[in-house]
Amino acid sequence: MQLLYSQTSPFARKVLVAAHEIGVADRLELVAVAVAPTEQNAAVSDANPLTKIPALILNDGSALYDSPVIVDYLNSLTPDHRVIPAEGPERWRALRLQALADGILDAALLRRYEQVLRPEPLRWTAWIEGQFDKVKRGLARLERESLHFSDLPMIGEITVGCALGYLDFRYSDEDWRSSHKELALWFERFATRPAMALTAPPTN
Ligand SMILES: N[C@@H](CCC(=O)N[C@@H](CS)C(=O)NCC(=O)O)C(=O)O
Repeated sequence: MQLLYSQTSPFARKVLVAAHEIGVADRLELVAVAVAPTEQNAAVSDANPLTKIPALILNDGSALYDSPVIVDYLNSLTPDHRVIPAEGPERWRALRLQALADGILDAALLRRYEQVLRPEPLRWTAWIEGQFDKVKRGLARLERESLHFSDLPMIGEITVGCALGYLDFRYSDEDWRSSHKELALWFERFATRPAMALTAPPTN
């Protein structure tokens, strides 16, 4: 299977972390690509008409996209080390936490596109602030929930870890740790997991 990804994409990182935790990372051939809403990329569009990554090209040539779908697929490949509980309250808790962290990432990414891609005279401050307000409210909720995070990494915790990693990567001037102390403590531990260390974004 080929994973269209980028080292800087937090959604691709989520898929990779999940693949490592599940134990199927060695079945993925990584294909690095570059995407942006303002750019064409025929190879990515062929796999995913939305031209977004990650996209997973299966051995029969068909493609899966949107990181929750790809993780669900990887999760189905082995009975061991599942990252999505099969049923019960844990399942809905894991999927909702994933949705919250995905939403934080969506907002952080939209803010970045506005700040980096849009020509400066056209940038919309209310949009930038509105997106970051979503990030802040999401972090406040995660701070409350982090005391109950599972020790075994499920897709919710994995996505939260990738979202916090993305904030450190792209918004290093935002000191989220000082006002989210429990979350910061949790992330300090979580970031040491081999799957997180192996998939960290570039440092420059
Ligand atoms: N909901 C998608 C979001 C994927 C996404 O936004 N990926 C970014 C890179 S981190 C992308 O491909 N952006 C290009 C674009 O928006 O055109 C998922 O979970 O996979």
